[in-house]
Amino acid sequence: MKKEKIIVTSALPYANGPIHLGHLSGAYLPADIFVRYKRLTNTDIIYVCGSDEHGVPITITAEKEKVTPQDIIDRYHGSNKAAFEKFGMSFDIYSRTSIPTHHATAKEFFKSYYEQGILSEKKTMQFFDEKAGMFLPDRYVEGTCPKCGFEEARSDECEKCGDLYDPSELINPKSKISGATPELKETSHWYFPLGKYQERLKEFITSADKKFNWKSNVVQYCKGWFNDGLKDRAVTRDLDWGVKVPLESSESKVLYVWFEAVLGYISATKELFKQRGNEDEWKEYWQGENTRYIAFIGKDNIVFHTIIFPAMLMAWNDASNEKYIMPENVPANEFLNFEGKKFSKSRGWGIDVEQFLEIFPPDSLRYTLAANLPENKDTDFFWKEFQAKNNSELADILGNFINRTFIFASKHFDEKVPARGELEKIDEDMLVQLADAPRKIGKLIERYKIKDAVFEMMSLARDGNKYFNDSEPWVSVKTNKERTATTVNICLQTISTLAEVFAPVIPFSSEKIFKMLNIKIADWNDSGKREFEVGHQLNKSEILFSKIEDKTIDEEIVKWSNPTNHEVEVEEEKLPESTFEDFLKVELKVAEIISAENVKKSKKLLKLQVKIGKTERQVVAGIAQSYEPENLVGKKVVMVANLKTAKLFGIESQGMILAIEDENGKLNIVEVASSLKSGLKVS
Ligand code: B3M
Ligand code: ZN
Repeated sequence: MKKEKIIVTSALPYANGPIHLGHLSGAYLPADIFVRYKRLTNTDIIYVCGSDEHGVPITITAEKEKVTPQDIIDRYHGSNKAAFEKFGMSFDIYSRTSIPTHHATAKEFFKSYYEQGILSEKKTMQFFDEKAGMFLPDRYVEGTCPKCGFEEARSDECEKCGDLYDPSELINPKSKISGATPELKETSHWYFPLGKYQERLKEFITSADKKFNWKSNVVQYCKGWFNDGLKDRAVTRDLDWGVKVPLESSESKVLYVWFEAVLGYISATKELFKQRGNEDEWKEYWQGENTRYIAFIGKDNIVFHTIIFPAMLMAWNDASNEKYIMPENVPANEFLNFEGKKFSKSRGWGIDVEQFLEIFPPDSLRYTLAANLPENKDTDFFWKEFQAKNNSELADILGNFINRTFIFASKHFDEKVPARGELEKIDEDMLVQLADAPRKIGKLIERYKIKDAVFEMMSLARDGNKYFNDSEPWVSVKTNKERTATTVNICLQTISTLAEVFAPVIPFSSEKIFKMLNIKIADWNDSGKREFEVGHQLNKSEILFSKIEDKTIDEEIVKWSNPTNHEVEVEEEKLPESTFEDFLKVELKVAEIISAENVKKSKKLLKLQVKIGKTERQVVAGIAQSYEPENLVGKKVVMVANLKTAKLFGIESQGMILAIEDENGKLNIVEVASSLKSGLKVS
């Protein structure tokens, strides 16, 4: 049997925006830790990634910025690649889907399906923009909803009332590209018969799960898809940005971005070996007899990696002797949020990698993210937690242990490794721990329990500190220098073990430690057991982790959590759906506040007199903690005018004033322009 090979991939990020911390935690850092660990176990492994450069996400960004899609992908491919590098991602290649090899690969797959006769052509009606000369994807058309009259409805779905309709029913459709009125035109698309693969896919996932213990969130998700029943999927689009459909009759179409993006893993591997001067070697990883494939992704990409891509590979394999392997595991992570809210590129909430690494070192970020990976549930990045992980774990535990050992070695042993004397129980126990730790940590990483592995790493550093304390070398150095020598010797061996097991997580610091120890990193299986030669010369030590001051972190909190710079993405509240008719039952009117006073014995309530047109009303509003009564007089606000009269603190309230509670709990009444007359209807 040939030596085992492994190919690891991380989702190909769209080259239409920067990589943020959420991306790192989802699909990149866990894969990088896994790969770095595997490399240390002398495994033949390659790690492949790259930019996803086609599809509507790219063209929309280009449209917005009034530049070409090529400009967009060139900009973000370059900056994302650089940001990943700075963060220490150890891809063997960071490729891109715009390269000729990728186009050729994607076309080859499409052709195989076409020639096998498994694709079917179906006719559909779609908006066509005469002025721009193109069919418009759904997100490019806007019009008035035939149900509720909402004027920014999409071509087949209204965001406001939730109605789904036929594009021909949309009133007054407008192209978002040219502003012209698009015409519905018949077009046809090629469909991949996903449904036909359902049974085989089910079997594939069940047996892979059994054998490789898939994460339960992933398996559950797939079950949901199977229960709904897999349907045919269009694999072409009427766009001119993308991989051209390799059929004369469909020349103006491109392949659907997801259909070709997953093939980007294969084309990137081809590109890698072309660069290495061994063009055919990619096959050994994708089609060899003893090769494994692991796909790291975030949870939003599950279906594409567990169902669509495997179905595509099955369909290829059915007709070819060059058979691809299926993913052995797809360890999808949940999401990382930023200070309690979802990262949002479009709303500017959250910090991206490049910005982060301008302020803080990559290992501090890697360690913090790795210790808090969203492996089983969503987790959060909090600035204070980042500071705590850096200061009280990296600096105070790991850094401190290394530092105090080096101080002893240089002060009392002339920067050389001293010989051990007779071992006592405390020493033997420590040596057992050292021999054990790499095996234990490795096992966890193999099972994608990265977070637990990171915990074990830091535990070993804690144990090192405890061993140092309990051995009291500052005492023994005065009475029994041989004891001190034993302690320092074992502490140095602990440091080398720490540098080894921590290497996948904090590679930059690990390298520095090896330099200080004046040794090279060992095979993972030997680490922990490796003894220094007596008299081995050490190098000068340096401070590995500097503490982050409160002032620094407070500045970042203000900077990145300020809604004036970064709009707040409000969690979507899940209320039961209401119809437009329900909405019409609420009568909203402009009201003018003519007087306001505190309600006795209530901290929260104000009694207001308001004018709506010619009538006057009394309203009790819970805004006393946000407004001084005198500042309210004269304000024009929005009020629910047909609310049933209620009594609050014994005072009658004939309506309600609309207000917005901000993230600090302050209420902000909804004010309208003072030129608007009271009594006007709000709708
Ligand atoms: N570009 C989606 C994303 O960036 C998509 C992943 C492709 S993986 C083949 O989330
Ligand atoms: Zn509607």
